[in-house]
Amino acid sequence: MTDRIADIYGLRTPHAKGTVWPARVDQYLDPGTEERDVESWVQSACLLCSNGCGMDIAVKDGRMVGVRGRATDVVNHGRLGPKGLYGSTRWASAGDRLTRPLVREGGRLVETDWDTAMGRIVEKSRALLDEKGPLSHGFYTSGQLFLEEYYTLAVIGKAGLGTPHMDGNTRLCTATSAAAFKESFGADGQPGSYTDIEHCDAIFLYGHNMPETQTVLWMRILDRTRGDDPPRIVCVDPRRTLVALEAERTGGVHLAPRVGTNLALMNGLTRELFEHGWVDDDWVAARTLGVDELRSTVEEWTPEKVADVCGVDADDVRRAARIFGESEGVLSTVLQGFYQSHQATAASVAVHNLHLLRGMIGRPGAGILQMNGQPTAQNNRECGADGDLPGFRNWDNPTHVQQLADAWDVDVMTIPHWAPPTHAMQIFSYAEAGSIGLLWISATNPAVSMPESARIRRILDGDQCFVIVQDLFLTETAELADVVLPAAGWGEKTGCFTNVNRTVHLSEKAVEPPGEARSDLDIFLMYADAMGFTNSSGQPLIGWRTPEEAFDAWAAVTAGRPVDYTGLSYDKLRGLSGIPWPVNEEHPDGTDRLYADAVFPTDTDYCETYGHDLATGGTVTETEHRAMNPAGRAFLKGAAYTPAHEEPSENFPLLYTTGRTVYHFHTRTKTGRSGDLNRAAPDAWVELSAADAAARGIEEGDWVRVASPRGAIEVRARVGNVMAGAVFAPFHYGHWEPGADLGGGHDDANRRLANELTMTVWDPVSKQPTFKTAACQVTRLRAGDGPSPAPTTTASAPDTDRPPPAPQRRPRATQGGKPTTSTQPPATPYYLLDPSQPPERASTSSFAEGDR
Ligand SMILES: Nc1nc2c(c(=O)[nH]1)N[C@H]1C(S)=C(S)[C@@H](COP(=O)(O)OP(=O)(O)OC[C@H]3O[C@@H](n4cnc5c(=O)[nH]c(N)nc54)[C@H](O)[C@@H]3O)O[C@H]1N2
Ligand SMILES: Nc1nc2c(c(=O)[nH]1)N[C@H]1C(S)=C(S)[C@@H](COP(=O)(O)OP(=O)(O)OC[C@H]3O[C@@H](n4cnc5c(=O)[nH]c(N)nc54)[C@H](O)[C@@H]3O)O[C@H]1N2
Ligand code: SF4
Ligand SMILES: [Mo]
Repeated sequence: MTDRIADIYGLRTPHAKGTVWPARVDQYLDPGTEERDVESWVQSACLLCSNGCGMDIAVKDGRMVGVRGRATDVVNHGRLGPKGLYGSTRWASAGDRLTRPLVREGGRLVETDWDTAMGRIVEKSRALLDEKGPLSHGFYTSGQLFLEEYYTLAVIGKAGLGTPHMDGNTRLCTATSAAAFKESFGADGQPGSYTDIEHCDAIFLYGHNMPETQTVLWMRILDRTRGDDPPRIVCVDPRRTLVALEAERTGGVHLAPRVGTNLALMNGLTRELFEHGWVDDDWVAARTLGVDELRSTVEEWTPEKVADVCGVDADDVRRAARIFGESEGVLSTVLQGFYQSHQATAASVAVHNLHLLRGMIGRPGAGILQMNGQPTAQNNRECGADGDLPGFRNWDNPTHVQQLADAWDVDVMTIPHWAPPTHAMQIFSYAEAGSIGLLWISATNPAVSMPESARIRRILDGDQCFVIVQDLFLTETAELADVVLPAAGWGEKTGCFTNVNRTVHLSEKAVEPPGEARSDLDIFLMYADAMGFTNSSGQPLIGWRTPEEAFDAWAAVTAGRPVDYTGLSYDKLRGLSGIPWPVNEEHPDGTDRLYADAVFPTDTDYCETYGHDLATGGTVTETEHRAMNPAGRAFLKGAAYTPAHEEPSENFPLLYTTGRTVYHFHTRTKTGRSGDLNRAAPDAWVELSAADAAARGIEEGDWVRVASPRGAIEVRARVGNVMAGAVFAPFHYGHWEPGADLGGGHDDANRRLANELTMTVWDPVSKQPTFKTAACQVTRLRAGDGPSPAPTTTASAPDTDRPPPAPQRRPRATQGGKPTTSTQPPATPYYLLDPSQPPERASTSSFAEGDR
């Protein structure tokens, strides 16, 4: 029995380079439930982050009562993290689930039946279509629905209504990942594989706090760094995260760039590769375009200049570059520290450039993981309920649009393709102005998660736009809607989703949804039926009724595209493990790693985009693209560093950045309803460096006011491990509170909401908003009563609780080539949770025979 709140990663199973990651099966059952009581285990995968760990759902008396990792799954080999264990099922039976539709009457939301709620939507929809046409409709969806639901919504929006105004919260999440792939390789699609962890010599994590945000993937890395011949870790993060500690432990480097200076650092690392000849010239000449321009772009970025702009040590830049330049296999992972910063696409593309310069792609250990965040973000990008066309098709290529028109049997001019699809930030501006008069929000909580939240509340609350919210709970966003639709969640419906390394899982329905809640697929179908959308032959536009039929329709439309699902079916996915796409006749069992042949989808007729100028976002035309004749070669693209939109000033002298803790998922609608997780991080805080705290007379646990030019919050201070000059706030805390309501959508109820301070600005290429750069001031309000509520097990630990660096890394020779057999638990020096609050139920781990 292990308390996996305290011991986040569980027992280590160290192993040597090139050997298989041992299995370990993690399990959690609700208090009072024994394993023998479980009536059935239903196949699924975890929906609480992009890692997509294979899991089974325990069912008893028609309720979900726990989860168990799937030992045979390629993703997790049985393991689960704290969110997966304690957060997957508890929300489902919460007393405050939405069970009936709600409509606004005389200013209040009141319960009603489905006919009335859908009737109102259809009435409004028809009126707007008659009056203003399809541009009056906007859809803002998620990275948490199922593939079948996105695809259905995409067909409704693009072929039923014909609106370009469709996007997901994926715009806030991994739009940059998709954009970076498209710019470098011609199309979206993760090149790397998780098995690269087993083969690499170094792992670079760029703006990625993996120990908190993909805990199981971090276990996989720990099992290498604690085994024989460990890889060195390089951490790029302004906080001293557990990644940074592991970098120190393994003889790697922690680079803590000043918030907002990622591209300057990347230009410096790139220059070092050129300077030291760590470039595979033949490969670069044969397989890429643009090396000369890139060399001159980075020319000026000497380590000293990088040190000056980024506030890092010049020798650390040299050391990090040397690790990249001299390792045989480097695995790079990139996430929000890059994606949500300004110049996001340019900085993320720079990671590709490093790999391409060394020809380090498409072979074991030489991997790129532009990470996803949400569990199904990938599917939204694939299916086109965001600003993409289904199947990674190019909206600017008439042949691609015609393929969709043929598949759906509609006139090609119905499908919007006269301009780029509208991105989320623009959709909200149109809703603000009222030109979008109907905004349908599904499975996302923008009142908490979008930047400059006071503005978002005004947009949702105003009369200029009719707002529909489809959710499990009455969220901060749903409170402001005109119609609220109760949805069935994970475990209550069937569907597929794809994790960050392209692995597709089937998640089967385990239990009935509560009350009148319906699956998102059924809700979208209900709307399509009521609107009477038809194809050119007069048949219903949506020819499917069940998730499986929707999946098959989707698979058919992927034929011939990089994201090829044609070899997949529900039956095939009922096997032992998830399967990575492409799956087709050529690759019947899926594809572990893309670009093994170094042929990239850049051909002008095949690519997903003709590309952009990374500095300005200016588009490359088809003619220009064709003239370059990429013919399967990858693009090396650079951009000059420019300072952030908002720099510190006299009034706002500190840099403001935001992010996550291991114990909560986003706006806490699921994790806040798990007692174990919620107690581990019950309230908001803000992290300050010891120097900045001392300069303001702030001590651990004091109440402080953090203000930016846009708003302010009042929270308790953690004197922590963020670099001097920067302030870190978790964005999880809106005004909803388990068991209590903090008082409605008014401005003073949002005193702990990190997004009160963030800016309405976005990257010119990916259009991803900048949650990680702004200026702020911090002032002390009053003493608190003890330490701040920040977790003590992670990057948010107080700086005084840091352990001394662990012993030197082992010599790089393998010790007999055998996996180490130690199962010593890792030291968990940061565990300071209150022992008078034992976990409601510990979880268990078991090991496959021979794995210990
Ligand atoms: N526990 C937990 N796990 C999650 C989620 C969750 O809510 N909770 N959400 C999931 C989702 S949707 C996502 S997108 C991922 C996000 O996963 P991550 O990107 O790993 O998480 P963040 O905390 O947003 O940001 C990562 C790091 O960026 C650093 N950072 C801040 N500013 C800068 C900067 O200017 N430069 C650099 N280099 N780094 C900077 C922060 O210090 C932080 O440690 O996590 C997924 N997993
Ligand atoms: N300041 C700051 N802001 C950020 C970020 C940051 O790092 N800093 N990160 C950004 C990122 S990366 C992300 S991904 C977003 C996340 O932001 P949100 O998407 O707003 O966060 P969630 O709380 O996951 O919201 C998902 C909603 O969907 C509901 N839901 C879950 N399953 C289902 C389902 O099956 N059907 C329906 N209809 N509803 C369902 C949940 O109850 C919940 O209300 O936040 C972004 N905002
Ligand atoms: S790592 Fe992500 S997918 Fe795996 S158990 Fe944790 S939250 Fe779930
Ligand atoms: Mo995300």
